[in-house]
This record gives sequence, C-alpha cells and structure tokens, in this order.
Amino acid sequence: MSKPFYVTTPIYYVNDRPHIGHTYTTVLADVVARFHRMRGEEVYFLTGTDEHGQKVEKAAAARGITPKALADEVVANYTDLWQRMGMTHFRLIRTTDQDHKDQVQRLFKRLLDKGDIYKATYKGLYSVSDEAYVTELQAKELQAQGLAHQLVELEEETYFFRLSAYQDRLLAYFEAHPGFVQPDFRFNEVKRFVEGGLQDLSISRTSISWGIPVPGDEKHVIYVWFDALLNYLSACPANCWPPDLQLVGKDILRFHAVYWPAFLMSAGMFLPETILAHGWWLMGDDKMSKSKGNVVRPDTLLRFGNDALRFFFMREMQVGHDRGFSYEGFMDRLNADLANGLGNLASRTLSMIQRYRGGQVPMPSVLDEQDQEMATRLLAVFPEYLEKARANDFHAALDALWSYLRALDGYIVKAEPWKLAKDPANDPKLDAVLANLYRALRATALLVAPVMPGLAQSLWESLGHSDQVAARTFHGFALDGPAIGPIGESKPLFQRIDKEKEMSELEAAAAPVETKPTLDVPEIRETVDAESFFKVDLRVGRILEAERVPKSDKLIKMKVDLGIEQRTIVGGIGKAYEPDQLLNRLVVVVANLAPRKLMGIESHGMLLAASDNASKPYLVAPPDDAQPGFLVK
Ligand code: ME8
Repeated sequence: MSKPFYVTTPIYYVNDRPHIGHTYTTVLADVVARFHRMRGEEVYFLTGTDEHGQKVEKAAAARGITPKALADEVVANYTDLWQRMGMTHFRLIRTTDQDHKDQVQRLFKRLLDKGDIYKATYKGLYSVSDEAYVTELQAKELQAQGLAHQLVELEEETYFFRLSAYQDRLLAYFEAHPGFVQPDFRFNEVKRFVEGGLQDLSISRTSISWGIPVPGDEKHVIYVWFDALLNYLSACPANCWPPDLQLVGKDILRFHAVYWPAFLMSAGMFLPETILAHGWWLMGDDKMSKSKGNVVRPDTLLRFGNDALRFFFMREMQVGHDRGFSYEGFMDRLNADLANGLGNLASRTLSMIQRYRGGQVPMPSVLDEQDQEMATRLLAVFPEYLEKARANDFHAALDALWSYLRALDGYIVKAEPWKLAKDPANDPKLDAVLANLYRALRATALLVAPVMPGLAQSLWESLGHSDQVAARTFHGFALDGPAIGPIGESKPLFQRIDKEKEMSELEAAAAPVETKPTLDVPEIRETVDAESFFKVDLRVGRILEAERVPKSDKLIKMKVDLGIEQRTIVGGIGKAYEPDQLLNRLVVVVANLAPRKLMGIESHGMLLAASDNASKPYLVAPPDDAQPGFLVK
C-alpha cells in the first residue's frame, strides 16, 4: 500500500479561543489536503491542541476548574470552528489523549536509555515571563534592554536532551536536503542559529504538575515542547511516517526545524520532508496575538461563508511573508474576485448559453485567432495552477487563474456575443465563444475546489454536473471535452457585499470582545535626588548606520551622531526594529554611560526606549526639529 500524503498543523494552545491566525494555518493545511486528494493521493491530515503546561494550569486555577475541564471547553471551540470552516482533518489530537501520553513516555524512556536524555542540576538564570532558562548571552541582551528584573537565579534538577550532540548532524542534514525548510530565507535563519552552537535542552520541570510525568521519576513532568512536538508521531498510523508537509507559523519554526529533527534523529526515525513556515497576519504593524488583544475572530468573518474566508486567506497571503489584515481589504477582495470576477463571468456565460442555445453547450467547429488564443491560454493556465499549488503557492496559483478570468472578460467585450446572436451567419463564432467560456468555468470549478469547496460545487452543478467536483481528479481531465449535458440551474456564486453597511457592523462586533491587557511594569523605583539624576547626561542623537549583530536576533549595532562626536552603540531592539527602519531616526542617548562590551563589540551609550515587559521597546523620539547634541533635561 502506498504511503498517504501526511500534512500537519501546529497543535494550538488551549489558553484562549482560536483567532484568524490559527484559522489561516488550518485552512492552508485543509486546502493542501484537498488538493492532494484531487491529485489522486490518499491523504492523512492532522491538527490538534496543546493542553499541558503552566499557563493552562494557572488559567484553570483562576477559574476554579481543572485544567482538563478548561481544555475541554476550549477544544470544543476549535472542533466547532473547524467544522464550520469545512476542514477535512482525519484527527484532532489532544496532548491529553492516552495514546499520546503513552507515546511521549515511551520515547522519553528510549532516549533516556540511549543516553540522549540525562538528569542534571540546572544552576543559572530563569526568565519568569518566558518560563524558560536563560543563557548568559540572552541574559546580557535582557540586561541591555533594561529587563534584568525578569530574571531569577534558579537551581533545580531537570532532565536535559543532548541537543548539543546534534549540531553537526543537523547541519549535514540541512546541506543534503535543500527543501527541508521553506521558504529559503527562513531556512537560512535556521542554519545560522544552528551554526551559532546548540546547548542541551531542558525538557522537564518539577515546578509544574499539569503535564505528562517522567516515567519512573514522577515528580518531574515533561516540559511542553518535548510533549507537544511528539503529537505528530502519536497520531500517525503505521503507514504514514514521515510527514510530507508540516505547516507552522514563523514563531515556532525553530522548535520544528531544530529540536524536532534532533529528537527524531535520536530516535532513529525519518525526518519530515518539508517544514513550511508561513508569516503572520498583522493588525497594523503588530502580530495578531491573544496577549496583545488585537485579534480578529473568524466568527465575525464567517457570516460571508467559509468559502469567502478560505479564498481570502489563500489569495492574499504569500506563504512566508507577513500580511496586514483589514476588514476593508477583506471585503474589497471578495467583491472584486468573487462577486465581480468569477461570479459575473459565470452568470453572464450561463445566461448566454441559456438564451442563445437553449441551455445546450455547443461544440465549436471553427476557431478564429481570438478563440484559439483563449483556448490555448486555458491549456497553459491549468498546469501552471497545478504546479504552483503543488508547491503550496496558492497565492500565485489563484493569481494566474484570475488573470485568465480577467482576460476572458476582455474576450467577451471584443466578441460581443449579444451582437453575434442576432445573425445565424455568426453561429460558428458564437459557438466558439460560448464553448470557450464554458470550458474555462468548468476548469475553474475543478481548480478552486480545494480552496472553495462549496462555491466550486455550486458552479459545477450550474454547469450541468450532478457528481461531486471534489471527487474528481485533475489528472487526465479533458479540458476541451464536450459538456455532459445541458447546463443546470444557475445559482449566484457570491452575494456582493455592501461594504459600508458591513464595515460599521463588523468593527462594532469585533471591538468590544477584547480587553486591553494590563500593564506589566514594576513598581516606581526608589526616589533619587535631583543631583543624582542630573549626573545622567542625556543627548539627542541621530542614527547614521545600523546593522544586526551576527548570531543575535536582539542586538543591533549603530553609529550615532551626538553633534559633538559619533558613537558606536549596541542596543537590544532587534526584535522590534529592522536596521533600515532606524536610519536617520532621532533618539535620546544616555551619553555618559560607561562603555561595555556586548558580544565582543564595545558599546558606548544607550538609547532610551519605552516598554512594559509584554511589549516591544518603543524608541523615545525627540521632535523632528531637535538637533543632534541637544541636551535633554
Ligand atoms: O505555538 N498569523 O500554539 P499557538 C498567522 N502550542 N498565524 C498565526 C498567528 C498570526 N497572527 N497567530 C498564531 C503554539 N498563528 C504551540 C505549538 S506545535 C507542536 C505546538 C498560528 O496556539 C501559527 O500557525 O500559539 C502559529 O505557529 C500557531 O498559530 C501558534 O499557535
């Protein structure tokens, strides 16, 4: 028996309801799954929920319920949403499922016996907000950002996974498998990270009780990523391994492209074929996330039908890149492409076939140059779409198809079928036009079926079919074959959206649901006298150059003009700013801070930035007409 195509989504945390970020990844997986089924393959599509860990434990305690009860509640939201979105996953695995717990303990034991998991005492710093151990380098970065108060000294017994032993093997594997992580620029980030050196990974905690116990040492629970990543294994039937495509957001790529393969190597198992990291849906410039309270819920968009949301996701997001979300953009896209574009073309075509040919689709006898051109374009766009979709680039596939649909509009305008219909001498030309349009719509229904299953089926039936379009396969489909019979009843494919009316309703519906997170800042520090404060020399500076410090995702090295001299300053702002965004910016500099070395670079001074522990640093900006060198007092 051949191996099914195995596609996965991340398993989502159950500390909140799903938003469109989670929905996007799962839609992409579903579209991929449906696409592969229509390629004639058997498909195993897995999604799930990640239910252990301190956050769930705390959230449940705050509500006075058990963590499992909380998880059950949230999982019901996911199950319900996935059903309304038309998802065709085979299983929604929960990390609280018994088969998963058994799997995790089995593998833990195996790697322990092998020596790749060992018990040791961790002595060092711990970040309370990230719930993670902090390396010296990371500690320095946090100190540079003024976030040192988040760190506590910790000494505890923990189990480590010997990640450091896998650095060379991972790099060799990456070298031999150039398509392992996509897109390429993300693969390069992963390689740089591994080249920078790997430290052993702590994979157990004694401070948490909500988790899978370490077999034979039950005061430890297995820490979340070792637990979570193994879900892909627990849920995999015997003939499925390894996964063909694992979809993740860029936020969790490192776990999937470094830790996960190392676990599998240690277990002597095959690695996944491809890990595809997509970008984020943003609100403004910010990632949409539960903690920021700026999320769009799929429920607000589902009123336009799941096809609309699925299409929007696939058409708008270039996999790999970030994309800003706006309600307006959402409605514009649907009106342009579904109500106008495809919807219009279908209703015009069907009504002409009905009116001029009594519902019978003609077979063309002669094709003039225009007809030939459109027929040839269909023969080209069909495989082009399939090739792009096979590469998971549905954005480009749909783009190619929709530009063909637009060309057909132009073809109708030029051919003027309504004039042709007035004189029987034009019958051959009218037949050619109608047949071309019909074939284009028939191919479109087939191609878009994975993306918009409902809309594709309606179109398919309007074209006279009574079977399921999703049960067809792309291969061997006769693009120029005759219609199987008269066209069916024409149904409107997509109702045009009244944008103004919906805009106000949608925004009102979305806004009040979220509450702003509370400020995460320490108490006001102890009083200092004015004399002490005035010892600090604050100056306006202008950033002249900025570049990332190699091997650090937080540090940026800058040259700053202070009016009277230029300085090299290294700042921990690399997660909030790209170097390009910093050029020419006016900033406030602590000019008489003693120089110190950060990752081997002497930094002389510090930039002032505002933030709370949960947000990015916002550089403090003097007004535009201030001059470098001005004293800030
Ligand atoms: O990270 N844009 O779960 P999670 C696009 N449990 N996609 C987004 C997004 C956004 N703004 N926000 C979230 C976890 N996502 C772990 C995973 S896997 C073994 C464990 C999507 O609930 C994206 O796929 O925080 C991201 O990787 C995932 O949701 C994170 O979901």
